[in-house]
Amino acid sequence: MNFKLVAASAMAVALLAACGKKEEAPAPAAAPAAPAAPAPAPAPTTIKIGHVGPTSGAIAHLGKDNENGARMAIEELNAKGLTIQGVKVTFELLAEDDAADPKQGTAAAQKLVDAKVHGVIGHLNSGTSIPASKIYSDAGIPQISPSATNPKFTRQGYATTFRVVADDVHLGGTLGKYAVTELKGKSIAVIDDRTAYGQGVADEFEKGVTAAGGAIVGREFTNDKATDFTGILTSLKAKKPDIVFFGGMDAVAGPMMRQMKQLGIKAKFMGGDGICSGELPKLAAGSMSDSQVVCAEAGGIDETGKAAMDKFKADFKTKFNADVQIYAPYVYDAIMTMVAAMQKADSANPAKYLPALKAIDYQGVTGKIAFDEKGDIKNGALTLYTYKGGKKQSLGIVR
Ligand code: ABU
Repeated sequence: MNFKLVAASAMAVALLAACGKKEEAPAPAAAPAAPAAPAPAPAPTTIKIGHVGPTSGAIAHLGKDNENGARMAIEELNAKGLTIQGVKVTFELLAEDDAADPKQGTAAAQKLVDAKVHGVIGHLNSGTSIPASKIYSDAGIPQISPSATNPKFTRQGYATTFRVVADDVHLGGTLGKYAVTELKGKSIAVIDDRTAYGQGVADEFEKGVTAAGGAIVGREFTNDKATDFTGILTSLKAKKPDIVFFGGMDAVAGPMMRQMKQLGIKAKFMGGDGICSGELPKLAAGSMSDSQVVCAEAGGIDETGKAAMDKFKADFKTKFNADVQIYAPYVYDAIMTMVAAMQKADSANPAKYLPALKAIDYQGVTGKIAFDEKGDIKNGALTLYTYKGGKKQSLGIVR
């Protein structure tokens, strides 16, 4: 066999191997010693957890709240000295800022995939979580959002997509019914910020109002960076609303409430989890009256879970000298749930711990976490809130 023929034969072997076919090799003259089986790749000693939220921009206070929830979980996990496959592991947080912007969200997701993270917690917004979910799905990396509530997030057929909060169908629908049956709203106006979350939750609110026999007297929209609402509020004022529902975040809701007061609109103000923050009274700058606001968090704990949540909030305050805004406990639980799945699978390899995550049953500070076939939390609860004296007060849990 001359050199050319040897080279061609070697190339054919390589190609057949790449295609997964067996080469029919001629019998060797003498059997070579069997090569030693390759040693299994060692389990990683550093497990990288990605976190993404808007730590810059108008809702940076919420993004930082989330990131602090992640830091708290990672520090506690590292203090426990966990082992995987008998080897002590360290958890590393890779925190990214997406500024609540879908484009920055996908860039942050790609950066985390390139960094070979073992799992991702985030993003905060539905508008960033949804496009990022395809990137994580393509890479086979589990993603748990602590706060994205748009139904589409978990309805795209991705096996890697999870959330630990109820969705906007539950949130908006419940608030719509509450507006009619409890607040006795007779003329209800709706505004949204045209984001995936804001528009979606406002649509579900409208459906809930209509199903409960209430009337929507006007619908307007703005955007998530707007600061002047005079035009849309003046238009709604003519319709004499007794309730104004806003689908959007607290950074827009606060100034909107100020301008409602300036225009003499004396309506109740409602919104979903995006406005239900500790910061809302400050953002409303004195324009909020007691019990004027009704909002809902997309999670809830009963009396038995209260002590654990109170301890979380106290520890958080000690550590960061800040009160929980909304989602920090959900981020904390999302990380703990992901790591519980890794421990159950005894592996941080996403392909190996993903089945354990799908089947997880974890008791967190926000309640019991288990997922349905779509990746939504099973039996998700809501907690309705109002504000009195500038402080959030629970009106009760809705299941
Ligand atoms: N759920 C409210 C804030 C996050 C989002 O869904 O966009």
